Amino acid sequence: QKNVYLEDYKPSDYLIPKTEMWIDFAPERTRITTDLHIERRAGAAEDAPLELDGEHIELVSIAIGDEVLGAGQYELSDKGLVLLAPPESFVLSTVVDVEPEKNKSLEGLYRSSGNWCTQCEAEGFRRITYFLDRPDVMSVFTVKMVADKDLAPVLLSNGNPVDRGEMSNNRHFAEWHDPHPKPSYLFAMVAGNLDHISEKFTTKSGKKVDLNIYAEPGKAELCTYAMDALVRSMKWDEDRFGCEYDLDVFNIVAVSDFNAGAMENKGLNIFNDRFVLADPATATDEDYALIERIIAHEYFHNYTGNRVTCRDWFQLCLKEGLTVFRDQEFSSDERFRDVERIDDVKGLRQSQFIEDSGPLAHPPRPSQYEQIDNFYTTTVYEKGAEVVRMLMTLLGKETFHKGVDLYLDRHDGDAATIEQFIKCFEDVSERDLSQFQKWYTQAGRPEVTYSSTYDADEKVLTLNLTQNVPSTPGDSEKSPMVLPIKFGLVSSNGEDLSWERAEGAEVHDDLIVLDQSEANITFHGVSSAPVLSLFREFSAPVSVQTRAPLEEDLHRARLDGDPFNRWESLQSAILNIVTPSMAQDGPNLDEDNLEKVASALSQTLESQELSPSFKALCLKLPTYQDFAQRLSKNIHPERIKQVRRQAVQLVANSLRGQLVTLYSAVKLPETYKPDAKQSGLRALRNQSLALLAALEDKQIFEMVESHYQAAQNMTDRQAALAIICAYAPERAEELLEHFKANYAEPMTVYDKWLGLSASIDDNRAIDRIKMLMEDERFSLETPNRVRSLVGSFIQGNPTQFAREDGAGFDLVADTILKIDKFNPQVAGRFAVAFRIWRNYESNRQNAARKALERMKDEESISPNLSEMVNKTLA
Ligand code: BAL
Ligand code: ZN
Repeated sequence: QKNVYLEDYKPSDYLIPKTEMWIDFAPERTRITTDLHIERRAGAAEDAPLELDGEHIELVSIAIGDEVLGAGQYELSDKGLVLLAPPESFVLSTVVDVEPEKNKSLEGLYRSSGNWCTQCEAEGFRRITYFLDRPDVMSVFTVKMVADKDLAPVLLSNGNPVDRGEMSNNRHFAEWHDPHPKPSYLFAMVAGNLDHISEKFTTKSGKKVDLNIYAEPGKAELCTYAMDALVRSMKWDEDRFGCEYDLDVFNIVAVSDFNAGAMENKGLNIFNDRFVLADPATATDEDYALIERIIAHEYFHNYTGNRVTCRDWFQLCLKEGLTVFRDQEFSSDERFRDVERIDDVKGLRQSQFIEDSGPLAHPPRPSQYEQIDNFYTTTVYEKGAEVVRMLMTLLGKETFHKGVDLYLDRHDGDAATIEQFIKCFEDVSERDLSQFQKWYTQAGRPEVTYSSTYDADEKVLTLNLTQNVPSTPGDSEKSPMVLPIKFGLVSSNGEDLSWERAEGAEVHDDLIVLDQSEANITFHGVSSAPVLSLFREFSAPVSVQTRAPLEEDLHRARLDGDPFNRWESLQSAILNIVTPSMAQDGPNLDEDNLEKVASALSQTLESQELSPSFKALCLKLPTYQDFAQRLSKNIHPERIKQVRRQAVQLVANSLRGQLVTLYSAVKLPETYKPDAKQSGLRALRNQSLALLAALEDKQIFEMVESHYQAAQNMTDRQAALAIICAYAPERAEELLEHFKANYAEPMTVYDKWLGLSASIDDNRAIDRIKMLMEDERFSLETPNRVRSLVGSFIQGNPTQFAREDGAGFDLVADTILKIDKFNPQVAGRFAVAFRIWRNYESNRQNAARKALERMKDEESISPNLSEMVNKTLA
């Protein structure tokens, strides 16, 4: 497979300002007739060939104007169609047939539960018709859809509806026109039998917009929360970013077979139904929060992605990083900012940090790839969002917003680059951001150390800071990054100490900017010895290598004015104490020090000022993955699990009385609401129970089972069942049967049942998963099923996934190979499970290597999977 390089970018020789399409949907084949209005780009060679992309489509006819072309007048391959020396300006008409029923790749046009739908990002449009399928070729689309009235009463495409009517033979048509030129990856169609709910939104300039959310028949009522989130997103984007919706209608369609979470097609977002459908009986508080996030994310793309798109796929994080940042800010404004920030950082650490430290490390803007589908990564998305957040921290919120305004204005209707984005912030701030831009181009996570001394006579604090960016595959030459470090000097009573002047680096207000490998900063006029609070709000995505003394962590945990660092200090205190005991021949668990952390945790729980959601987060002690990351090498999963459990038990024992009281004292209103306040109360109650369950005490298990039986909503029910699966596997099967029989009729709940079943760590785990794959409702062809079963196994059952006998690795590799035959995108994404293989001890490394090599040697491996496996093994 050929690599694609950023440095090879050149604009296309031809443009397609206008595209007209006629789609005739029929059960076996769909016929697509396309008129492309093509023009040679000014400056392109007169004899430049026109190379249109086209895959998995069958050409029926082709004509230029009225002239039908014969076989010798164009070149056809399985990659596309070439016209050797076309005219300067002409209309190219093609007729192609596609077979959506047979399309299990879920790219291009396919059928999901009998409904036709499309997925074009990144390169799916070429499976629909011949086109210049690249993001910098933008066209105004008019689409006329024709279908049987009973099979497809609903016909949707991008833009505004302009016409619809009846035809002979029980057929009907709908015509859509999108006035905004767009790249082909934003094209979408849906044809099918769907129910919907509607709402109206009036934009800030008084324009009325029709909002509709469509779902499979009988499921429309489950879309009301998504609609509420959409309306709030539209209002928020006007208030915070000045972005006003620009079409007459905004449609969302929920489908049950979808490779990713959702897709931001212009005016017609298509969603994985898992991120739309919700009611209290089927969705948890976390599901609601995710729905809100993803609805907002896709809507926000209307400006950051659609109005201003990417010049090429290397610039993917231009739209994704910025849009994730925007959805994070939306949730922070709608919910509790401190809790959202902690959750986002936890997510970043559990996925992006692992990526950054392993064989698949890459910068947010990579400079080469084989398959762009493999680059929809957590580095592009979540690290990309961190980079945008650092821009805001560095420049200040007001200047940052001026920069975004300038970007959206200057590049409206353009396909832009990272350089152009950064230039907007340079222009509004008059600050040179060339070094900052390395965040986009340099892979790896800076490792930071710090130390300080305080001179009580001179009232001077000296702070030494260093940074080092570790090597990543293929790149050992790293230079220092610009690190915005939010900080405070915490006094003995918890107030932030002031200082008169600082020397040795750029320091202002609560910000240090470290842009060298090392800085020695002196703060003058510091009245007493402080405890340092660095990287408040997690102001830069770095790893702090310096291990703080326990007393300092506990001081911050009790008194730091920054909630993030209060939480962070509790976590790192536990990690510092427990991790050494997980190493082979490590010391016994330091129980005395753990008791001290438990006491700080107890004070946190007693606090009148901290929110229940924050307290619930503090009760979630570091996870298996947190410890595995800390250890980083020679990992024995059972040992991590066993020592972790011992530590959790100790903390639970120390807090037992308090947790029991807390569990009974939390009172919730009768009527369920998925808002942040109620969710926080439920989280605190469920987390108290989860921690108590670590005691493995009969009385507590009875409490958990009663909690399950009494649950009035899915949040509590699932929480109780998850506790049973984790701590009482012998009871789990019976309760899972009960759950399946009573609640798992909707697929979204069936998926929860699969996930919980996959998380049980006992010697039947592998057989259980194999058996579940035979369940009549399970199908490898539906990504949500596979993610729920196999994804939960990889993530939620790390000891069984990484069994010493290799059975867990084999199970996952076998599943990936099966999926690769029909859905390479999903197969490639599942292969990331193996990116940590070198972190295990040698027996497991060998077992994982064998599984990887087996995939590599598979005869008909797809380019997607091949790229992932080769890079993982390299
Ligand atoms: N653009 C692919 C889906 C998303 O990130 O919104
Ligand atoms: Zn996105």
